[in-house]
Amino acid sequence: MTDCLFCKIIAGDIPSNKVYEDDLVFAFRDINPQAPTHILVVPKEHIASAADITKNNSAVIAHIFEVIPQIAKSEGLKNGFRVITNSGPDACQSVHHIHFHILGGEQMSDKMA
Ligand code: DGP
Repeated sequence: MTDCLFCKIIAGDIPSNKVYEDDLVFAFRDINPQAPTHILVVPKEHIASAADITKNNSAVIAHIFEVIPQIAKSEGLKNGFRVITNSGPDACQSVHHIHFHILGGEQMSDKMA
């Protein structure tokens, strides 16, 4: 999508601090980190949100969940990490290209909302 921020980051039209890339997935550091380690993992294919996952595009989501532990390991998140995806206005999704936040590097709250 031409007007999608994360599509522009994936294409290299907007700079990012990349931590991982393969044929299907791109991962980069969040511009506004909420934890010592805060990485966004996105499919290269434009999927707007978790509400838009279907049997036709879910393979890349499964792949993302294979990549996430690799990234967590390479980031040294030995003591754990949190994975979050915000979907829609109630969840405060601000970029409408599905992304999975990896948060770690500190003890987090036991509350998720
Ligand atoms: P969400 O609220 O779940 O839609 O999260 C969007 C995240 O995207 C938010 O944590 C900040 C991050 N973000 C927004 N714009 C940019 C950008 O231009 N570069 C990077 N690296 N991250 C961005």
